[in-house]
Order: sequence, then C-alpha cells, then structure tokens
Amino acid sequence: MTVEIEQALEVFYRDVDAVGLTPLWTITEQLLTPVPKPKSIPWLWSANTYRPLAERAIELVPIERGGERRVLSLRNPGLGGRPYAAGTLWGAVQCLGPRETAPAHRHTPGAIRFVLEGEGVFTTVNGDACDMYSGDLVLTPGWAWHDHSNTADASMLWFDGLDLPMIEALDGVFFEPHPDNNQRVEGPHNRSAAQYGTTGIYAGGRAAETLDPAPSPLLVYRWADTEAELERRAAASPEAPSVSVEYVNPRSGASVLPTLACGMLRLVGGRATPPRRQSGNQVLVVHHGTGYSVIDGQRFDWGPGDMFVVPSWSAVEHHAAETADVFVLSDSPVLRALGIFREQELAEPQSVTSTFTPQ
Ligand code: 1HN
Repeated sequence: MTVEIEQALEVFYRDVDAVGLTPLWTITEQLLTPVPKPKSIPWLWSANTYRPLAERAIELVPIERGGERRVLSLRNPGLGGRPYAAGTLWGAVQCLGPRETAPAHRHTPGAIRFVLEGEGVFTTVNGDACDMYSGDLVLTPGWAWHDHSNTADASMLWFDGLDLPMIEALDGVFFEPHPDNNQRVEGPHNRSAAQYGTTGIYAGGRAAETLDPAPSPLLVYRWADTEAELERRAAASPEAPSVSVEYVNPRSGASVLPTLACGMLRLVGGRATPPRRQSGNQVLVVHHGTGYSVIDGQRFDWGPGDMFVVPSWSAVEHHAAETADVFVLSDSPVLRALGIFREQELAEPQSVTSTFTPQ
C-alpha cells in the first residue's frame, strides 16, 4: 500500500467515524461469530449466601410503592453490571416477610415464580389467588395484574424468572401500578387450577415446539403433580441418567409463556447426563438433592436452593450425588418460534479444568 493510500484511508476512517458510520468490514468477525458468544458467563449463586441476605433485607427494607418488590437479582458478572442472570433472562430471589403484601401492578414482561421455602403466601393474578407451596410453579403472564400476600407468621422465598431483558431489547417495556394496593380476590383461591386440573399439563419431556402467543390459562403447577409425573417417567426409563417434564399450556401444548419455557429435571443419583449444548440461555434452580454440573469445563457443585446459569451454547452435563430435582428456566420458545433453535449432543464427556468457588 502506498503512503498516499495509507494516509487517505486514515482520513477516510476518521471522516466515516465522525458522522456516525461504522464500516462493517472492520467488525464482521465480532458480529458474525461461528457459534453464539454470549456475554454472560457460567455462574452460581449459593443459597447459603443469599438466604441470610434475604433475611436481612426483610428486617431492614420495607416493601413500598415505587420499589414494589423485595428482590435480589442474580447479576451475571459478564454483563457489565446489568442486573440480569443472562442476556435474555432475569433471575432473582424474592422474599416476603410475615403478614406482608407486595403491591399490585402489571408490566409487559412476563414472569414465573418457583417457590423455594415457606407457606401461607398467595399471588393474585387478575383476581385469581394462587396459593404457593415449596416446589410449585406460579405464572404471572405479561400485562396480568399481580400482587403477593403473606398470610403466615414466617417469611417466604421464591425464585423469580422474567423475560425482562428480551422485552427491554425490543423496547417494549410498559408498567402500570394498580389503583389499589391490592387486587380484590374474585371467588375461591386457585380457580385456574380447579378449571384445568392436572391432565395434559406435561409434554413429553422436551420443550414444546408449538408457539402460542397467548400465555397458559393455568397459573399454578403443583409440586405433587410434577413429582408424580417424574416418578412415572423414571419408572418407564429405569436406565436413564435423568428424566424431565415440561410445564405446558394445557390449551395448546406450548410453553407456559410465549417467551419462557419451564421444566423440571430429575437427575438419578450416581449417574451423569450426556454432555450437550443448546442455543439460548438457561437458569437452573436446585429444588432437592446435591450434585455438580460441568459447564464449559468448569465444575459447579450445588445443593438445594442454589441457582446457576448455563449460557447459550455452553457445553453442560449434570451429575447427581443423590437423586436431585432441578428446575430449568429457558428462553427456548423464542428461538424455536424464530426457527433458529439448535442443540447438539457432544461425543465426549468434558474434562474438568477448574472448579467454581461460590461467593
Ligand atoms: C416483578 O414485578 C416481580 O411482581 C418480581 O414479583 C421481579 C423483576 C423485574 C421487574 C418486575 C413481582 C421483577 C418484577
């Protein structure tokens, strides 16, 4: 290259930059990666760490209009300080102290709750009071009014999963406080469960492939029903290292929300799942049992209440020490709806190159 051209190019790049233009040829490889390169990294939040902090929050911080909720978000260190578990998923611990109520509101992001511990709490969703017990899944679909009430003398903790980062990326966030602090409960509790029961709730153990832009009309999925179905599946596949169920919309068989899929994975003690990866992010919450997962060569030991992230296209395999039940939240319905979902079984188990130290 001649000196003249070199100088002309330098001036050209300066001029292009000065008017808000970026030449694609300088960033192509950054944008078009051969495989997904999520900014979030594999990470784990330990129940032993967050539980006492949640208790301190209950003592120190009231729940008021404006703040709305006592929630500690899982902040993935790869995301530059943004309060998200992964690029597409919000994950958090929410706590409600004895006799407390979190005010009613609605927003376009959809949410799911997986109950960790406590009882005597109900979430009211558009007037339907859904009682919450450990291991239950409760849905608060986008734009549904919702508030949480604790009628007991003990606190409750649950996991919150939302599609908030996706809706934010689409510049589609709307929020509205309810005119009253709480909604009026209409009729008996658990009306959606009474109407839809438990039949047809669970798909064949893998994400439903139908897209339904409507959320599930069933708002609460009970642990007893989930466990019964896991046991049926385990009995039918006695050699399998794991069995799983997906929570689905009983009307269409689609995922519980148009943006979010939820499932429960039962890992058999002493066995390991085959190594695999999939596009899209996952947040996992340990319900029962202990074990470890290997994510991109790093070992994550876990026990009840621990929460961890498997970013898009990370290799993962799960090992249970004793039989373990792990709740799985994913954004796969969106990738499936767009026709870009991919999954891959890996030929070899991963070799462990490091062990994660929980904070
Ligand atoms: C929200 O409304 C709840 O209603 C929980 O319990 C977590 C995180 C971000 C935005 C809204 C709730 C949330 C949230």
